[in-house]
Amino acid sequence: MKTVYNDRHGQHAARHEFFRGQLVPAFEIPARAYYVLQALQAAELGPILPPEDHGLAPLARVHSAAYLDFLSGAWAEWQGLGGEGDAFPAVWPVRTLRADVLPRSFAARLGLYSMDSGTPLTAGAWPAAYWGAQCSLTALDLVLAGERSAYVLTRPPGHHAGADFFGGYCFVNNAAVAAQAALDRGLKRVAILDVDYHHGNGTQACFYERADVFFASIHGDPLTEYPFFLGHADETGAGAGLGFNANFPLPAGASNEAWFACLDAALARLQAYAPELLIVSLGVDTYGGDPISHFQLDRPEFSLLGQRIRRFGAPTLWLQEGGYATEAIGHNVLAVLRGFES
Ligand code: SP5
Ligand code: ZN
Repeated sequence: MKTVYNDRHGQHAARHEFFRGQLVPAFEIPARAYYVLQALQAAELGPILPPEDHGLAPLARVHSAAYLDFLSGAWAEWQGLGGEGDAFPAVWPVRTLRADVLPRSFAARLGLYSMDSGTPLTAGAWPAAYWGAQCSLTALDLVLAGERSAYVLTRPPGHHAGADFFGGYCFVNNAAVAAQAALDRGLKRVAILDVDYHHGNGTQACFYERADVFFASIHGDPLTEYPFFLGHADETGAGAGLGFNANFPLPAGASNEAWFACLDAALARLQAYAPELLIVSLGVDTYGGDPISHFQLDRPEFSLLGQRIRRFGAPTLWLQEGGYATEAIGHNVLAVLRGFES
């Protein structure tokens, strides 16, 4: 399997993140991708390619122009204001407040375009996220040209980012950008399977009212797990998209048997949809040893996940999302991809 590697991800390197009123060591760090790269190279999984630049237009098919404008200039603006360290939002236009008037204040726009204070905006967040999306588009090219599958090794992840906001360590929604690009290249039905521990709220929202992308997600129940405000089982799509969204929330601590029952149910829904392309938002924070998540998957289960996706039978684009047990992430991702290839 070919890997497209975002060799600029290391520019996004937060030292700390904000959590419960304190700065704690960041979880979403460059070492995550270095460990995966090392594991792929040691296993000789296949060629590791750099991204080709497809420009901003495919990102603008998913994200608002105003958001991309803000994000691409945010660090310079923050520096101009004398910002020291990474930028964190602290105020949001929640219910009763207006989000339709663009404030001049940087702090206000930082809040307008974000969903939480746990996602440091660093000097390299924009270039890292931009090139991550380019990796996704490059890998899509490979699959559309006939590769059975391709894997995108990138960070920051993408599935929490919405059309006009960052959050959950995510800035640009790689899965949504790739799905939309596939449609723009002539495909009619694209499926996204999100197996990250956290619900992919950004991806779901992008396609919630559309029938040309089916979004299915298995994740920790938002009643107790991030992102808290989306991901319930009764979210089944709206308008033309009704019936093309399927959520499988599981309680924190759920068994592997319960997780695989959800995977089978999700794959059955996607099978009935008969997509021409399957995009997998591959978070491995479902690992038992993950420091911020509460499922129990381990290497044999990751391998089984790969095998199930293989059996699904569609051209498959794998995108790296979460996974924070840094030293284990390489082995976990490799187990999935090898399971797929076996
Ligand atoms: C892509 C992805 O997996 N995003 C996850 C975002 C999770 N954000 C909430 C993080 C909460 C961190 N909790 C720290 C607990 C320390 N004991
Ligand atoms: Zn996650």
